[in-house]
Amino acid sequence: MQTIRVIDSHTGGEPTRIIIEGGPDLGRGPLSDRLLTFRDRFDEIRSAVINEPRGSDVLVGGLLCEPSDPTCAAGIIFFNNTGYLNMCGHGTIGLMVTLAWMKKLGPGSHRIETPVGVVTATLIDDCRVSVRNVPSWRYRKAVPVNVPGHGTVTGDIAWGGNWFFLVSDHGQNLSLSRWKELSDFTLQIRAALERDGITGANGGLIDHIELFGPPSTSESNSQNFVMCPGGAYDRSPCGTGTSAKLACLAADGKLLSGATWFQESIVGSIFEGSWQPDDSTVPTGADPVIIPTITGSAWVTGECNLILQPTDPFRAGIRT
Ligand code: PYC
Repeated sequence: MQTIRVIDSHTGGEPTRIIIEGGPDLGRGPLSDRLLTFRDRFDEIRSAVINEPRGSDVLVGGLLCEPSDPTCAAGIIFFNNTGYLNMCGHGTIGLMVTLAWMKKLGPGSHRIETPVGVVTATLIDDCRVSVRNVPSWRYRKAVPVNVPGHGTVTGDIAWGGNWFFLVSDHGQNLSLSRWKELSDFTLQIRAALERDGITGANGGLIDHIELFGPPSTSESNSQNFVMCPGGAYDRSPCGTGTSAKLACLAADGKLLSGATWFQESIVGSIFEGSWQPDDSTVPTGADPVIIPTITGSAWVTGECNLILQPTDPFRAGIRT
């Protein structure tokens, strides 16, 4: 029998489940290598932790790891119902609140190692966290794609720790009651991008689609709907998605360095985002590379032992 100890939290409504004990031993190499070992040798654990009957499509998991960089407080590999995430903003906020809950760290700034680089996360209080994310940039502006039943949809392709297709002109009403229609529409956009071979830099798969609309409150600048790789929509405003948005705003001269952008999610939670120029990363296109900082709140929602019994036919979760 295998026992895996987890702590659950939600960041602006989007859940995170951190494995704190009983996860696979992936060695001590760089986290990008450890992610491949996780995927190739221990994928059943990802599925057992995230998929039904122990989890659900909307969960994002994180395996807490010893960092390979001794200046980091922790390492983390994020995963979901279909695979692995390069980086996860809401998950990093959830991780910090979880580590504070465990009394592993206190208020202040801490370096966190991820498979795509080190981010700096600042615990402001028990719930509030800022994440200085990986360098982000817009790769291509105004890319058209033909979406069956919807005609040409035009969006920007940007990196914020994952690849995003960002669409503002879509004719959709962004309201939570329309989550099924919005899910269908964004999944069709994703399929059309794949069909036409439209990717991020170096063939990077665009696995997140982000729609923008007017804010529902005077406290935010815009509301979004973000479709995640496994077919569930992000309940939070999406940390990497907000980073990609900041890169586009910076490139278009619509948000000055240091100014705050309030990004509201489809459920009404808000992330604050701002950016600084990144002088150390060589741009791959014409647009500037930025360092985004995302601030949001998370709350611990549970602690439990997941039990994987040898006789359980769904020991490794239900894979769809
Ligand atoms: O917050 O970066 C994020 C994220 C990615 C997928 C779900 N949330």
